[in-house]
Amino acid sequence: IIFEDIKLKNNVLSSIRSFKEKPNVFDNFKSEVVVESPGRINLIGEHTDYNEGFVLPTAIDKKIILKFQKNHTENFCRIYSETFNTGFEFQLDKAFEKGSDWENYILGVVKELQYHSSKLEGFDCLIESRLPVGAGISSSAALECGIASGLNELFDLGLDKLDIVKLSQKAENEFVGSNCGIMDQYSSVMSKEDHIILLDCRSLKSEFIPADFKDCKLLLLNTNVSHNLADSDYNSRREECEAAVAIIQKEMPEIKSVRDLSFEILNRFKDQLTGKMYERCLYVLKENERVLSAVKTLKSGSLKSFGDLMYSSHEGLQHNYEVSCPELDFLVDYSRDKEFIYGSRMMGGGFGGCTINLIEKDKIDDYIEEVSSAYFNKFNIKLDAISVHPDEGTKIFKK
Ligand code: GAF
Repeated sequence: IIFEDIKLKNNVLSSIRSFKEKPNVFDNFKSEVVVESPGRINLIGEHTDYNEGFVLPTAIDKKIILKFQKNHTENFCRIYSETFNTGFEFQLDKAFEKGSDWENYILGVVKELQYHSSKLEGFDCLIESRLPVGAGISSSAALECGIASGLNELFDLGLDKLDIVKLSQKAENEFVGSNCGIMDQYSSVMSKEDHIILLDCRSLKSEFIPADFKDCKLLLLNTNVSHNLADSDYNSRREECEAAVAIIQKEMPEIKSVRDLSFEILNRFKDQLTGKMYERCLYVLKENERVLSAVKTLKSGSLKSFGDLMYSSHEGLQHNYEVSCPELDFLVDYSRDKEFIYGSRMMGGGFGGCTINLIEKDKIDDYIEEVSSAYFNKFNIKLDAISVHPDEGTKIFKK
């Protein structure tokens, strides 16, 4: 009876124990598997992924490095982050309670892996992040996909790349509670060096577009702000789009997502849509068109036209989709009269994070100095500049 009691208790107790000090085991680490898991940028096509539309992302040369070793226990797992100087341990056979923060991206993925396979056993994992957190370059997807890829390799779980993508997205939706689309995980895993992915988020068909920016580079400017409720505001945008589709579907059952609407159909239903549903859908329809036009401009080398589309995208995100914030708007506005900046817009979910800018290479240093000081004068916040390059998706090394 006593034994049963203990078992029962363990099932309801939190399975996570956090620690600050790096356990000795990490000093003699064997690194059986090493994963380089990149962050992503998105050139254009924001908030279109969960509406089954088009996006234009790629992985970048900024990554999280994850090292894995088996610890030859059945259930004991230990994670340490060299970046946050903190770690946690948990048992595979106990119920996972949510951690407080970054732990959830890991726990959510481990839980999903357990649904897929019974081959998972105890492991240790050492993480070093070279990706700024909260900058909107998806350190969360990099962490999820990095954990999934590493454990898949370490325990030979038999998952393919698309399984990793989908399982990581599911972990974020269901365990972390952010109703994100598939863009971040897809680009972190599937990207090809020097290319951008045109991804159809409904069929998951993709095309790799050569990333030839001629005399220009992509520069991210990180506002270093992350406004409250970003997750719940993000989720509510998605809900508004889905609610609009549900209303239209009553008369047109063939409409499965905003992707299926035309401007004509949207206008026909305008009076039935409540709140901001019409504006949200209008933005998504226009943004899908912009992604397809952007691909044409990139293929033909018309970088100025590509830049104009970036500005239009920002305006839609600012006024129709309402996911921008004063800091992002300031940075985009600041670039407008600089003829050496072809385009600028907020990137990612919004409410903070960074802008992506297409800028002539030889003007970058001076511009960073100028815009950083203007930004500091206005908001009293330090601006961070990150120059990025389209890179390969997840890389896995096995010893
Ligand atoms: C976040 C989400 F995770 C993506 O799925 C996407 O919706 C993006 O915001 C907005 O385009 O990064």
